[in-house]
Amino acid sequence: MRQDVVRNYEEAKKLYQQHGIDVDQVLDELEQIKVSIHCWQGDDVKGFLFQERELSGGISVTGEYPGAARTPQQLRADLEKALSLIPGSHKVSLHAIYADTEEAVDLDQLEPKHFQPWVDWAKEQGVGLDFNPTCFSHDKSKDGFTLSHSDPQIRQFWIDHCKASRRIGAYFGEQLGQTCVTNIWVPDGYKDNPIDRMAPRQRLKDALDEIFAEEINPKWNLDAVESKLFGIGSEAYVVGSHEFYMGYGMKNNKLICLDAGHFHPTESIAGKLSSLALFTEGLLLHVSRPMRWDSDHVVIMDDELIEITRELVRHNLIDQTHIGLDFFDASINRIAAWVIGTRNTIKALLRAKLEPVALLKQAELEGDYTTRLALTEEFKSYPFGAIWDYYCERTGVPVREEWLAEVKSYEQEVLIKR
Ligand code: RNT
Ligand code: ZN
Repeated sequence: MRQDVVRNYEEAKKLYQQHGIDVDQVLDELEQIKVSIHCWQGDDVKGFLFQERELSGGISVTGEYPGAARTPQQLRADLEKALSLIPGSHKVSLHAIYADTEEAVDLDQLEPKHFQPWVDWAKEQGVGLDFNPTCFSHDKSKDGFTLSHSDPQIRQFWIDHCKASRRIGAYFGEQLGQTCVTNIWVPDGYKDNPIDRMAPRQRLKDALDEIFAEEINPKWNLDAVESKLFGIGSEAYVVGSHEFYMGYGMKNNKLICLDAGHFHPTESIAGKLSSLALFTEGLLLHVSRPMRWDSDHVVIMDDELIEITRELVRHNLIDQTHIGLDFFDASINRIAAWVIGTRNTIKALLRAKLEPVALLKQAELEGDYTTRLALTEEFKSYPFGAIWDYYCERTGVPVREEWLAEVKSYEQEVLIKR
């Protein structure tokens, strides 16, 4: 262990201890938290299943940074690099289009075997897997509708794809001995004001009922449903709105997925967690960073991230919350994007855990809002960085920005040669 890092840690620890914060225990708990790292940052949401890989569904990746992964092998190598620079043990979230197979297979015919190399790799790396049906970037989603499509045949195709996805999720869970979360997001919606907002929602509800009719052991697979406010081309109306999925999830015991970019620009998902926690068994988060719209920028240590992690820590919601990431930026090194976003998410969790929560709750209860404000503000400049450095050191990953040199040399040796 590096002496400077340890020394700073010991000093910082004393300050936190004065407020009854057991820093060593905080770090032990932090190490238990898994973040689900989205594979799609590594190749700009293209996947490997189809040749024609135009991204659709009202989401968009911009940037031309060299080095995007073009094969499953490259993507796994890049993920390994990123994982080696992130403290703790985590999960990787796959989309259906990331199937690793020689077979020409369509989405409705996918089987666990088409993901076997991913499962073998996950075992070897000691990571868990999560899953997502890909209800976009496909001929049958061209007019913007999938599970709520008015054509029963097209609807059935997407229903079958989602059914297949749950089975793949269950296979991941069973093989890896840890629950897979399979998250359904569909882009369905209208560009302009619809006359009938109800019928597509009724169809989406019925489709979901059919998808979830098959009993799957919740030990291996949990289902999540993700809402959205609008997308490109679905500005006026999205079938799977927040109210829709909040209702559906609560009634049918599904995880409700909150994506930070899927609400009005000034609306924060942090404030929603305490309400949803009272009425659900669990949540899935898509930690993202919307800028003016659902732009999926790399997650930074901003107020929104701090507030989300504070809510998770203050109300003990970590165990029932699946923390997933969802951003895609092709204008910077993609491995750096993963490392920055994931390290920030973990660092924010650490910061939240280093606050004197009991003390602050007590002050609030007693009406001492002066202490509440004073302490919250002072804690913002407490030396959490020294604790974070020590955590990186003790988990064997680079301290501070030292990881960047590794990413840069990987870029020179591997990425720019692609
Ligand atoms: C789209 C949703 C969805 C996707 C990924 C690729 O707005 O956020 O989660 O970003 O599934
Ligand atoms: Zn999302």
